[in-house]
Amino acid sequence: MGGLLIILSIILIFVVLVQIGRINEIAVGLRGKEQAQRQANNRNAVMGLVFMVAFLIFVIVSFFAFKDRMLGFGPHESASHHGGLIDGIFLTTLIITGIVFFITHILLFWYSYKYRGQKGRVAKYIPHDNRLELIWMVVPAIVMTFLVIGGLSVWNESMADVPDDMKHGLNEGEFLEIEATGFQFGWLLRYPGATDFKLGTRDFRNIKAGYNETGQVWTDEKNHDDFLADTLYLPKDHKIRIRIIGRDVLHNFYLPHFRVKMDAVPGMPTYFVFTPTKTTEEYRESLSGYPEWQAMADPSDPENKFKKWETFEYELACAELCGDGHFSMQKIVRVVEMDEFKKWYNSKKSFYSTEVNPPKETEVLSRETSLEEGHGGEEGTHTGEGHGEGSHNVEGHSTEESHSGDHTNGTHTSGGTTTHTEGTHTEETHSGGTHNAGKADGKEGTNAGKATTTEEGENKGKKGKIIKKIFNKGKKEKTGDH
Ligand SMILES: [Cu+2]
Repeated sequence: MGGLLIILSIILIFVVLVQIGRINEIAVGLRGKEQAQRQANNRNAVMGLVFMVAFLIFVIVSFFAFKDRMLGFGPHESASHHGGLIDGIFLTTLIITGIVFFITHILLFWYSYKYRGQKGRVAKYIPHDNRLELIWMVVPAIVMTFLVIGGLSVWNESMADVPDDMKHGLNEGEFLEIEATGFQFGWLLRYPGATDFKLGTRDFRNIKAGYNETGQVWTDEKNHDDFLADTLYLPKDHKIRIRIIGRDVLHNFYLPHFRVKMDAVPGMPTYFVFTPTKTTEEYRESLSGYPEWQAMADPSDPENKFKKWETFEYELACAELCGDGHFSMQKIVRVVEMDEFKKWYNSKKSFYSTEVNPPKETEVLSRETSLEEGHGGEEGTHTGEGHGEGSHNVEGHSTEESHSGDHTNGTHTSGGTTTHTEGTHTEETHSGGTHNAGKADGKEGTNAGKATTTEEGENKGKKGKIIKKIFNKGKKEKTGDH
């Protein structure tokens, strides 16, 4: 029995020795891993620093490489006064957040390097630190205050209405109000005429398709000189107030180059006030310096020698998905110097004076007397056509095209006027109109020789033909415009 115990004791001692040996072995292995771990920690921390430097360099390089694609830079400079402020606050925000971005990334990688795992280093347990909390509350609060106050002041300036005591007009210190009515699918641009520079009142019940699209109320005299335009002409450096109307659904009056964007809401007129600072010509010039604008405007047309920058136009678009014709709500915006603007402005005839209530025959007579006194020439030339325009407008297609440019006188209105109010082309009105026109024309010698010399009867016959011809022309124009 004693012998057996001795043998078991020897075996147990042997087993213990083997186990101690294995523990030693394991301990040695563990010590090596620690070493390996330390090496990996060092390597990762250094790699982190290298990555940080490469990444921040990439950020800086890409900023400068893509700078010209950002609003406010390169070919995307704004063309309005407040637009510069908006771009400026974007840039300020970018700079401040950029600085914070750089600081936080440098700290992030630097601390993961500095406090990488090392032998004998133990993390500190900090349950609470008032100073630290103050710093990370106060610093962002100060920065945010500057950003918010800066943004708020830009907002207030961009969205401000014109001062109450500001006058309508084109002189310095005055403003011009234009009405933009969004409908499915297009924009109606109504300008106040030069007699009062005030837009007349509208009533939706007066809206008549193809005739009184904006619903002007003719009893309001302010309406009598208003005219519609197809291109949004704007004078440079003059305050513009756009009155924005939605006729059917939500639209959005959007002038990207001017940083103007405002919903057109049915039943709730909105507005936007801004001052264009660059003419279309000047903007084209500034674009000419960029390679992407040097390309051919229309590569498919071999005859087209224009470069992209030469054909640039500001645009008015609808920025609200308003239906399946949404894409077609684009219009051209043209900013010109004040002198040129006035020329364009004065060449416009109001819808009322040409279509709704043209001057009575007696007025026409007196007008023509004055025409003969001096400026008969040009006006006379157009008489025939003007007459025709009158008839086509009776059809209800008064469009900007039909009023623009070529009808610069009052004579042609006579035909249209009377016709319009009565709704029919009576022989008398027409012969009267043509006859008188003839007198004016006679001086010039164009177009109206027949009318002047012929008898009343003959006159009527020819007139009929002219009317018919122009009536058709009017139809064509109408379809072309809409
Ligand atoms: Cu729209």
